[in-house]
Amino acid sequence: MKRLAAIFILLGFLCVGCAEKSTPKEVSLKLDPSKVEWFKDAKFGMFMHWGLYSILEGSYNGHTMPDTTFPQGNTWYAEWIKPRLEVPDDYYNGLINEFNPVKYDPDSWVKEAKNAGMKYLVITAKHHDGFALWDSDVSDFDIASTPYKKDLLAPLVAACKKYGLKYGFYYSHWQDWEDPDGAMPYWYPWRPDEDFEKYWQRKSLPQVKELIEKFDPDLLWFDTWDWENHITPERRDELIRLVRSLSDKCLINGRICYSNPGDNIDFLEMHDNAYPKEMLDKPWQTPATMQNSWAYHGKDYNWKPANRMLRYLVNNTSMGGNYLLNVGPKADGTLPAPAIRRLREMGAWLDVNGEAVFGSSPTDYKMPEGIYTTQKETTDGKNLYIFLTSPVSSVTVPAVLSGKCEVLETGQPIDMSVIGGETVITLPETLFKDDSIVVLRCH
Ligand code: FHN
Repeated sequence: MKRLAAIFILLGFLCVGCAEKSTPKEVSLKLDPSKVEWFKDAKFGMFMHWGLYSILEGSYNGHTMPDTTFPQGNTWYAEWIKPRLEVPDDYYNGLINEFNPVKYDPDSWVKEAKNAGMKYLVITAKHHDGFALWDSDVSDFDIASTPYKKDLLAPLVAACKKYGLKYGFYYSHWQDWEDPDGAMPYWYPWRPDEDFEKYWQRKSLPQVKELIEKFDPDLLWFDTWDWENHITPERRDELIRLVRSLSDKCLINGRICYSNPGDNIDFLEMHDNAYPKEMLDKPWQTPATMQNSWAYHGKDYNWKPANRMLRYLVNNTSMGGNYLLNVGPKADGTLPAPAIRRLREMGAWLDVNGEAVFGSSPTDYKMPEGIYTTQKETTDGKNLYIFLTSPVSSVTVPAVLSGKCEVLETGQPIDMSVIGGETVITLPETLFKDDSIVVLRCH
């Protein structure tokens, strides 16, 4: 009897031990690959840089970026104005008392994105300056402390859901110029790792948790770009583990750890405005500016033509990548008129040519410079799409196409003939009367 009791007691102890061990749920760092499919099909998204820096529009105290009279002033990036034009902390952080975007209308933003053909939207929930666009429980350097007071993210999320766009947040997990322990630009004294750890545990991880719990994003856009930064593989994995433990759908970009993204991120992030010339082995995207700056810069007149941006989109699509095109809203909440015009021009082109872009996949045909291809199965069968970005009299496809070929926009029939194992497509001059990209659909 005593022996039986002893066995029960022992089993009891073992059980307690087991329960304790199994309490912390083991989380897989890898997301189910099927959750990345929407991203691969999406091709085109809107990036938005918006925050306190938007008030300054790239100028401070009579100086406008880029300004080489400052040692670090040679950049157009208006969201960098604080360290670049040496704006004092008190002045910059005091902008919190001025940020009042009374004309903010997220419905109209998302409608513009949707009409442009964009399938997802990513906004700076917190950029390097440390300011949060939502009412954060973790920091008072947030929208709730501005005259506007109201959370900016929830209505944007609601608008994205209404118009069927996926949505994500840019979160500066490494640089934070307001937090006493956050990372600073490279020309400042290096933040000791034990100090950075305090910021990491006190603000960075808890705010990411908040973003997921409050808004359930489809993706998180983290940002490191220097080889040297505080995001070690251990911190990278700690952050990935946190995201995975809270969401089974949220995608994570490669810039979570620029020097070593590892195998558990969901897509690669190219350098700013960088367009690869070859296929990559993971889904990817290019973050791109419409002006030189990301944040709205009132004196940056370098607006890219819509047609050039469509070429970037087509280049990326033909290589299995996405194009995340940025718009920097003004501080009052309105979108700059030049951005709206370009979005509408791109949307008009995609309206008639989007079949060749959305949901398409790359081919392995090597084509001459300026000619791109994609393919897609439709009710007509398997289509090959050929994008002509400048006038040419013929195109040779290294395959036998036995069906018909036509201009996607107009249905104009186009001659093709099979010679040997190739197909030669002959193009009339009249096709290139304006400088927009001509798309052929052939099979
Ligand atoms: O420093 C940032 C910059 O302000 C902007 O957010 C871009 C977007 O890709 N990322 C960093 C630089 O690459």
